[in-house]
Amino acid sequence: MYNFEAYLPPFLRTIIHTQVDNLRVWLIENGMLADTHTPGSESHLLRAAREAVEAADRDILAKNRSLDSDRADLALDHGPQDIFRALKDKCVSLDAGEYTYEMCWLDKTMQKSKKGHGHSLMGAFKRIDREVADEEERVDGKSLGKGERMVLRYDEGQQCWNGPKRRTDVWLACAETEEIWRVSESEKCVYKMEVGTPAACETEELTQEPRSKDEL
Ligand code: MAN
Repeated sequence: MYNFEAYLPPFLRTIIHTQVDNLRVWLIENGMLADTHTPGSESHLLRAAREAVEAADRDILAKNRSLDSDRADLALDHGPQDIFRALKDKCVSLDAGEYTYEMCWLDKTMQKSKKGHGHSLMGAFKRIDREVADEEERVDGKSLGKGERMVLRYDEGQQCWNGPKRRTDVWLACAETEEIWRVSESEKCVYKMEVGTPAACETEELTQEPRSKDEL
């Protein structure tokens, strides 16, 4: 521009400068050019484009998050016939001595101090195994009994002082009502929960040892 201007007579230069200035003002007013007189300002079009990109970025982030959670959900064992899917994130608790124990389906187990000493994570849900129970029947019916049972493994809980990370085996037995029957600590920070639940009934029937005639 300036090389070209050098060949022009001054009056023509002024006319061209005025035209260029007018064009610049028009472009700024119509949002196509940044107003360079205000530091950091951007044109309306640029701002709109930037905001559209930011909105699209936020959208991608949210969709990725939901994709991750769907993938995690697919990878999670929901038990035979997906039986625990309906119970997911529901919790059941038991008052026992100085603690309230809580078991959240396919999520976590907690030990909550009733004396205000805080809560300990007793484990995060890992997988469903099967083990053979061999317990005496009880008069109240709240027993694992004998036979193969589902065991929900919860591990990687809060570190035990001078010990391992807390973990819990949640043994399930068929019962009409959902209830934690008892919690025991076989070794330091290794817990066993015995839980009665209708969710265990169908699968238990398939593996149940035949009951004696007296029981029927
Ligand atoms: C707390 C509880 C107990 C555990 C000890 C270990 O008191 O979590 O169950 O045995 O910590 O120090």
